[in-house]
Amino acid sequence: MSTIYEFVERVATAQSEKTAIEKITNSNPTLTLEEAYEIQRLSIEKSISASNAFIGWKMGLTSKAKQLQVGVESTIYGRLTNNMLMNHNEITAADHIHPRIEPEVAFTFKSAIAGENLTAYEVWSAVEYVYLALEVIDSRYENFAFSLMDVIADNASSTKFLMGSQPYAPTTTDWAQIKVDVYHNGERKYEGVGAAILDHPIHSVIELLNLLSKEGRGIQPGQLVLAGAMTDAVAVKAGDTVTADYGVLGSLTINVK
Ligand code: 0L1
Ligand code: MG
Repeated sequence: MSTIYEFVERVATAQSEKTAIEKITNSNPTLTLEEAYEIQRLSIEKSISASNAFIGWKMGLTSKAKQLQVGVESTIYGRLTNNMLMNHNEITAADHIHPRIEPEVAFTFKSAIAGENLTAYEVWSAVEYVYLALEVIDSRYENFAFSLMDVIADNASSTKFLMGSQPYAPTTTDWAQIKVDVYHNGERKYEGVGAAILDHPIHSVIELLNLLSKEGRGIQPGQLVLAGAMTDAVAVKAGDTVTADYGVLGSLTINVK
């Protein structure tokens, strides 16, 4: 049976070289949740020691639509590093395995917050801004197929994300009520609302803090959190364009070359 360190090597190499691998639970079907998060942590440590910086967290599988799409019924978290944050709205298909794009919102934090079962009121007091965001996910597993432990170890399929230019003050908008229409090559493919993310995107941060508090961790000032998708993810290839139209709040587009 492979050791945790062999899995870290396998996952980290697949992430950096953009190659598809067999599910790691094929060689260790008894992998635990704690071991899966440890593989995630250590593989991201390798990326950080290769000159990237840790900038925050993502929540994954926060909607029923997403859970049904991938057949995993549990919310999970992943780690975000600065090389994942896009500085222009283009990705290259050849730099990915089988990329998918999904509409999200992101929170930035002005103060530290940690703890279990916090209220929305307590979490909002630490939030600085809310941004529109598009996440590009790219599972390192063959055929985008995995179990809960596999996807946790693979950093919740994170690869890139784009944030809108406009920060929104948290209190100006009811983030559960926001609507999004997702266009794939000009055709409307999905529609969603903020409430698709655990009834309200702030609940996703509460859930993240519940998960982190089991490990004695929390959110630090200056970090950000991608809250989760409002619709299914759109599978893309070279030449495609995905636009998420959030109505009066604005829109975000990613071009795939
Ligand atoms: O961001 C997400 O919800 C993705 C979590 C992992 C599952 C997937 O790759 O679709
Ligand atoms: Mg996502």
